[in-house]
Amino acid sequence: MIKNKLIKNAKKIDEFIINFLSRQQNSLLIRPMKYGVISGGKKIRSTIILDTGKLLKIKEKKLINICAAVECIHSYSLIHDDLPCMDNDSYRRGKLSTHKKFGEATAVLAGSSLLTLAFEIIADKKYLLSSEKKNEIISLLANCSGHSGIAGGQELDLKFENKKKRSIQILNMQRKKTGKLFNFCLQASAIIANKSNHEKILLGKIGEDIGLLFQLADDFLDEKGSKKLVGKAIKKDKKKGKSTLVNLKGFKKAFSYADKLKKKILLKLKKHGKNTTELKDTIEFIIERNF
Ligand code: GRG
Repeated sequence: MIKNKLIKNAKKIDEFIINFLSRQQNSLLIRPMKYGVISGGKKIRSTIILDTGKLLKIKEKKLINICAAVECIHSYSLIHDDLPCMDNDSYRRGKLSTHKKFGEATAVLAGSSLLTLAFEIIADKKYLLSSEKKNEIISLLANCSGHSGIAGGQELDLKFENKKKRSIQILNMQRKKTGKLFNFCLQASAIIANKSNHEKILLGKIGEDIGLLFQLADDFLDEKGSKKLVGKAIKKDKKKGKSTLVNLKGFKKAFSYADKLKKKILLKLKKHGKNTTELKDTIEFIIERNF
């Protein structure tokens, strides 16, 4: 069952981060950082990485640092996304958002510390990966998180509020805001598996498509999901005038686009080996999920 897989993976990554932090000097920010990254969250990006590991025959211990780093970046982006100057949300993962619990300044600092922690986790001496590979992965993660990735996508998302944007512009913004980190998940796994540059790019593109599918499903949950299951406020996209495919074309057309995208992803995956079952299950979950 996919739910059990997600819980099992989340537990592993949480334990890794707790252990990693316990090796560092204590600070006032550890508690809000743990609040933002440990408790709650599906850790779907980690599951995607571990599923890709099965496809590319990579040992799990070679991927745990990558999973933990991605979850730190992801949680950092959520902490900042919830701030009053961004999407202004009081609840996340069924509990108070980090700034509501600890105050805005602490949330900014805890989020920024999770960002830098991600890079420490990959650069760690105990992580047995060549320096060349670590460099390549760190550079890719920085590229996917910064102005050409998550942060750049978020800027577009905020600038697009209450503006009439075309589907291509919306999809491009969502590819950056959400897709790029999923691109990293598959591309980093391809780097570890010694794949050719061509294959790294192809796998990264599949990751980006999965991320876009994930964002579309997130928009569907905002429209039709349950606040209790999703763990955050819903029906906000319409109120805030967000540029989403649902708001532009309506639920039915947006869902049909997502369904076609899913089929395209599954078709592309076929060219990348036989052990695709786990990744395929996770992709099906992404579009069917209710949390
Ligand atoms: C530079 C990393 C960085 C951040 C600053 C605030 C910001 C810029 C970006 C926000 C990007 C953002 C909120 C994208 C939304 C992606 C998304 C669908 C989030 C929900 O992810 P889930 O469902 O969350 O995986 P859980 O709670 O399960 O971890």
